[in-house]
Amino acid sequence: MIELDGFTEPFYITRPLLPELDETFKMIEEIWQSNHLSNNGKMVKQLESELADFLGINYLSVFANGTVALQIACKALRLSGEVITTPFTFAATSNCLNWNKLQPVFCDIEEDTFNINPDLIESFITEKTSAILPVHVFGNPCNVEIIQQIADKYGLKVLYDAAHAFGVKINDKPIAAFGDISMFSFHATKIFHTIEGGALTLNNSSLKERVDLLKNFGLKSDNTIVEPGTNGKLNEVQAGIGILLLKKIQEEIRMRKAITNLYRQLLADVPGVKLIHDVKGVTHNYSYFVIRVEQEEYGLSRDELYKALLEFNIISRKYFFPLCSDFQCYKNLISSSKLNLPVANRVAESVLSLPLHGRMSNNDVQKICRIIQQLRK
Ligand code: T4K
Repeated sequence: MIELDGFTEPFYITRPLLPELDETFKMIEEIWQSNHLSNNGKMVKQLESELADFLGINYLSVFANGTVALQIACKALRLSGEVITTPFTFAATSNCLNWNKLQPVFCDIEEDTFNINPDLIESFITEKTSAILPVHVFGNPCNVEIIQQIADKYGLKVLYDAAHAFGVKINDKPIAAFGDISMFSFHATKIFHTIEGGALTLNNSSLKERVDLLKNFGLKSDNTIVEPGTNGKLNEVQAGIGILLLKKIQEEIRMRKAITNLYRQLLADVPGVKLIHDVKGVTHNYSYFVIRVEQEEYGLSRDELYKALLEFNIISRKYFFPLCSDFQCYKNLISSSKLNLPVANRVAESVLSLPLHGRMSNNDVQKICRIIQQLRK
């Protein structure tokens, strides 16, 4: 019988990092005085420059959201035919392919990182394959070296969905340095955000010119459209929010790391709760805290634990269930077969993301962990 109290208000998986209100008003005042609200203004230029420094890359372009950034990246790289990707991700990853009339080919994932299994990629390459679209899921880096070797061998582009990987490094090398393009999401639920927003990091100046053109309707000058672009621009106020939040990001990561370590300590001995650990050589950003629920040992399935936590007002999330390969629009693809994706199916049935953000207290973590301990059957 459980005697623990839950939370009196819903305790959400995340809470956005917020700039101080007085600084925000000052920033908005500056924009009001300039009368320049959008179209590559001062704030957007400043944010692009500061983000390029922070992410350790020469070329970067900000966007209205991560999804439109991914769609434009596919077009900028002139992808065609089939793209090998992972089913264990948010809908935006495979949907950006569909919007570009590209066919996703789903490759299974690794049991420990949840990322695309590089050893399986080659078996999916056909004469129609133009690219690999891996995701650094929950900010854990993919095996970037093997992926690049395969891409080089077959002349494929590599577009990383780095939506979760803001600030992550591999042996001190920024994650944005790998592949042709990486996409970062700046949605309010992300560790760094501009309310809605995103960025592409690019490995050369001509690619930067091309994505900038495509995000501004394809306008080369006032009256010349050189190709059919779209509108993917970030506005000045949101860019200003980004500039203010960039000053707070290291502190947010530090606080999330402390919370993650406390979770790990308190859940370490709960049978059937499997933790994901830091990887040697990786600078993590602690954007998500994910466990795997092993029903036989824990006594409850992931879905049962998810529901039980709701009774205590703890709003966890089943990131990422269902798999993209199970969506109505993709489930008839040959690569979507469960036989092709045994690990992804197992992982999607057992993962649960628990609340993690910098405003959580140690007491909050202790309460959540005690409830998880006591719910075990
Ligand atoms: N690739 C990957 C791998 C991605 O994960 C994503 C986005 C993308 C691409 C596309 O990037 P964007 O186009 O979004 O930039 C959320 C986000 O909307 C989405 O950005 C994110 N991935 C995905 C994993 O999660 P939901 O439906 O889970 O969000 P929602 O509204 O349920 O929010 C979760 C919790 O956060 C709420 O219960 C409360 C809290 N919250 C949320 C918002 C929006 C707040 O406290 N304040 C807020 O303003 O999709």
